[in-house]
Amino acid sequence: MRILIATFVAAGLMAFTAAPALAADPVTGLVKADPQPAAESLNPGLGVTYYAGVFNSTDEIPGWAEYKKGKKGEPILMLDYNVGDGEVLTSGRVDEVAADIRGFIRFDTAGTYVMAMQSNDGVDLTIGGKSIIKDTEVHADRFSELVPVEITEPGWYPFHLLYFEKRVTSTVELFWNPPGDGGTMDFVPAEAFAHIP
Ligand SMILES: [Ca+2]
Repeated sequence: MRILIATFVAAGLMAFTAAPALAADPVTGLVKADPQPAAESLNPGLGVTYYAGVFNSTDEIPGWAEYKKGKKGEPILMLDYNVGDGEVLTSGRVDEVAADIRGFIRFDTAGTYVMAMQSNDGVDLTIGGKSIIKDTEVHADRFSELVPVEITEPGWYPFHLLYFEKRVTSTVELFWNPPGDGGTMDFVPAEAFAHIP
């Protein structure tokens, strides 16, 4: 795992200000979508619903969504947003917004995918019914641990990311290193995401 971290830094993707990220325990038991979504039903990117408001934790989003009507946004094609004080994802807002992001992520091969996020503010990522990355509260840009995710069956898996931006800068980045792909962490590419509108 040290090699992975070194390559990550060399690629200019990470700017550690504290101790380097540690490897988390492997996540196993992800359940793929059943049935698998039909290709003709899938659109590019992830679906998103936005909630305008002041949030302090992703844990507040589900309760908020129960009694506030959200606003559908344009699909999020990739999670590669590092926008300073600019627009938060596709929300049309620069602050005080939460996002409920849903769709599918495709793992093409069985094996261990290493995943990581950089976030600002909170994120709570679930894939195939398993918690992958949680950094739920207000924070400046920071990286998650490097999380090994064990995939036993290739295919589309349900993807659910809760996110909010309170104020000033916002960042939502999702990286992976697929099995057998050398030591580099790259953004999860657009072709690995889809949603049913
Ligand atoms: Ca912020």
